[in-house]
Amino acid sequence: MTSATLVIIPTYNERENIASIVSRVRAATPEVDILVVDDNSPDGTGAIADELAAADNAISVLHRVGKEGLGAAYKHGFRWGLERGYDRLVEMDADGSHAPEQLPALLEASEHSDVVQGSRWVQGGSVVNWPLHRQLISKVGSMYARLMLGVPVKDVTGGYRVFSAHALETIRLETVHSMGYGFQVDMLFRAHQEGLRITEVPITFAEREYGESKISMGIVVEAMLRVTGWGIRNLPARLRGQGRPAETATANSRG
Ligand SMILES: Nc1nc2c(ncn2[C@@H]2O[C@H](COP(=O)(O)OP(=O)(O)O)[C@@H](O)[C@H]2O)c(=O)[nH]1
Ligand SMILES: [Mg+2]
Repeated sequence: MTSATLVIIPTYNERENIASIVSRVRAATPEVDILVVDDNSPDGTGAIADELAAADNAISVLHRVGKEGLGAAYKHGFRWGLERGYDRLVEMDADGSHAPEQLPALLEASEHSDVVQGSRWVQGGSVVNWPLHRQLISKVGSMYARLMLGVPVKDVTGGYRVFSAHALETIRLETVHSMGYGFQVDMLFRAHQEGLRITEVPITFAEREYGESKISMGIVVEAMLRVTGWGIRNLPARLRGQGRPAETATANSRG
């Protein structure tokens, strides 16, 4: 039995990046399909994606009316993929930060987990060209979320992930309302609470070369506030003991 995989790439003003990332995914994993989820980018990313889709049956484009944040785009993309029967759904940034060449290692790990987290902050993981202040925000943020929520994952905001369809159905997507990094943390927290099996796999995260980050201070603050709220609400359950630890795949398991 083969499993059908969909790579979902959310875009907002990624004109310089979209063609390159799509062709890298096609080259690295010819068997997977791609869905670009564009929030009506003013720079014309959606039209470029349409051209790519017209030339290749494995590529589809979901056009949304406007910018509603990463979480909303992913929820829409996940629903699209679940409706079409994909059993593995991948999150990947458009800007080249998540190397498609590392996707085979994530997919391999997903054979025996519900959620695979591509991780910068486990042994073998790394960041390239990321300013120190962003590394600090990411590491401290992850540490805070781990403490507050008890999610045993080193890189909770990382957006290079594989979900099984089962995981997305269990998480009950329609009840997730967070936007940016908060969305990523929310998904992991829910996965952990449901007792889903989470595996971290080391990745090399390279800062984008073209275009600008869409992450604002507001997105970071949203994530922090939400994590604090969830942590307080969840404290009684944690004190009773719940969930199970994630496994950390070693660099060796990439083969
Ligand atoms: N569709 C959609 N994509 C978004 C939105 N915000 C960010 N993205 C995409 O999400 C990915 C990660 O965003 P980025 O700005 O690179 O975040 P950073 O890597 O944390 O700085 C990129 O592919 C963006 O184009 C949004 O509101 N809608
Ligand atoms: Mg980026």
